[in-house]
Amino acid sequence: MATPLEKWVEEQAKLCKPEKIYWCDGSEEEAHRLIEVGMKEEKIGDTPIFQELNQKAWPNAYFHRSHPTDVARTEHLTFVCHPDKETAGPNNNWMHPDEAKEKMRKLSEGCMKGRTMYVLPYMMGHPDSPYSKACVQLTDVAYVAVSMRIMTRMAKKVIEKIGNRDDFVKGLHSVGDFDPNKRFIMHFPDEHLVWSIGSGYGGNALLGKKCFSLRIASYLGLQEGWLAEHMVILGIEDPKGNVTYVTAAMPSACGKTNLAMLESALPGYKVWTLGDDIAWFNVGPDGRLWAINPEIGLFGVAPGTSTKTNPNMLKALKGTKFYPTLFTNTALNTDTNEPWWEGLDGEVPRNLIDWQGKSWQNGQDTKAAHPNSRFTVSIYNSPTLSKEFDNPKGVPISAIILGGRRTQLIPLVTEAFNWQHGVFLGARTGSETTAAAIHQVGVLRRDPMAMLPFCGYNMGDYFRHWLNIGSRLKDPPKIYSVNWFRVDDDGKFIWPGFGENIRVLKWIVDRVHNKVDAKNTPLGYIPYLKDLNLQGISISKNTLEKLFEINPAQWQPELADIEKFFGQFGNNMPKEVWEQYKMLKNSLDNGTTDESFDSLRYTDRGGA
Ligand code: GTP
Ligand code: SPV
Ligand code: MN
Repeated sequence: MATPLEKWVEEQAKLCKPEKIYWCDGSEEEAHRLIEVGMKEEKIGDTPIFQELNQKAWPNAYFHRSHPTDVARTEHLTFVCHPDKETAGPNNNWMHPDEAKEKMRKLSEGCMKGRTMYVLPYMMGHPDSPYSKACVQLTDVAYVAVSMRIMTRMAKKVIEKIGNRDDFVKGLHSVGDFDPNKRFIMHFPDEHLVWSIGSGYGGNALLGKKCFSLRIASYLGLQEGWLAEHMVILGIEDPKGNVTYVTAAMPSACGKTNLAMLESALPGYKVWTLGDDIAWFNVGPDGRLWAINPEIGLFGVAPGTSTKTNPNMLKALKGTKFYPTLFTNTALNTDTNEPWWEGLDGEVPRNLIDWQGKSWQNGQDTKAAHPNSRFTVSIYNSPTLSKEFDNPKGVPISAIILGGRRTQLIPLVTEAFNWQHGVFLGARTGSETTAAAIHQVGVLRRDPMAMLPFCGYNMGDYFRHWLNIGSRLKDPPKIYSVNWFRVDDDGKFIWPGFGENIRVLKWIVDRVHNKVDAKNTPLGYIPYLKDLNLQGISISKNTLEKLFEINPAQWQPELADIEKFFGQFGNNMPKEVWEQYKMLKNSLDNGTTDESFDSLRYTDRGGA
């Protein structure tokens, strides 16, 4: 008798008509074979999907060049197919499940002809965690099969775990013919099914990641009383050896990976990595919020990564613990056969080809590496991996940081007055768009909790769910807003960022442990100057003022935009969030006189 899994695979094969079906076991030996297949047989156009890189400089590393139209997530082609539109909410593209399936069936008919269908059994989460999920993805590219091995716990054992059950998480993926007009990423939350065609790019194709672990898992979390979030998890060790665990949400390409692997600029402090993109939270029996990372890999932005900004990532990329490491759409140094990207250490190599394989000259007005070029590397390669990483219980969280990319307006750090205020602070967060998705870059949009593209249901209900979780917590984490990206009149970042962000983390840890007071402002609490350790960096009084400036006049368009955004959710929007909005508006309005504005100036704040 065939198992439900076997039957499901057979049905999909009938539709997609692959030449053969290959069941992956997730072993290293198999990964070597798939890399071989990708270097010799599998091609995009005429180019093999994998190219071996200089193994001396970059052990176990391979290069992949995507189809030129397939370089980032495509939010406009991503749908969440609940039976009714209201459950999906104004934050999602919606299609009725019947219509979506019909469309996908037509597009998938024979889509794997002449290709191999890889069957990938994998776990999201540690197999011993009650929160982990058994999943199976079908795909027709070795690049996706190998990437899934790096990003998830892929193993034959998962098939036994699924056994005769039918409730495993299902993913059907084909690159089709890469035609952007036939590209769709469809989610069927009620069936735990993701169906994706036309793209081989990370978030569109590695279906355990954004599709399942955020869009579908967030909806499961709503039903079952937990949270799936676009957050890093890290431990901050102080000079006495105490570790405080925090999480941080930041929109795509806004600094999560860099924060998770931060090399501390403050002596005695150390950051331990538990996750760089996704966190699943549950309320523990102790009334605390606990977090696990369902992934085991890092799918990170290459440009900007260097020994100055993120030395730990470079060590991970050159590490040998886990096979293999992939580079996608970077430039290539043709003299040394090494990957290259803007921001990497050293001189710009003389002989480079760009991410599309064309010769590239320094000073040219296009980028050599695609701005969303990425690496895929195992978290086990990371020199900062936390010893708690494989603890199925996860870690207890003391602070939640909610960030965005804002060149203006938003202070370096603010602490929410309480959980409800923190939910509002997350809900009102805006961020300037990045190259992680296909859209105009640098446009301000609301991106609550960095979940706008990933919340698999109505965001009004999502805010309500956050409030409900808070009311179940005996000891809720403190909530913070951060912004590393404020710029001066010349467009230069005024905060040094990266390893220096530890100064902000230290203040957060000090606040969590009630070691320091803070200044009350309309936005929340901000640090007294004396409590922000700025030793070893030169930062002018003027810059500091700018980093914490709260200008009520500048806040008027922001308030209007927040009000408009919240308004979309109608009756689904919790009144508690509106109340917080009104409180902020009132306190900013009352702060418009010169005198009270002056009291908001950073350096005028006594406290010393
Ligand atoms: P996703 O993988 O898309 O979810 O992105 P992410 O949030 O993990 O972003 P990541 O850490 O990869 O950073 C994206 C870009 O922001 C890179 O080019 C970094 O160099 C840059 N960046 C990260 N942290 C900082 C910072 O503190 N200051 C400045 N100025 N740039 C930063
Ligand atoms: C993001 O865009 O937030 C990423 C990359 O982390 S992807 O997996 O493609 O979503
Ligand atoms: Mn992400």
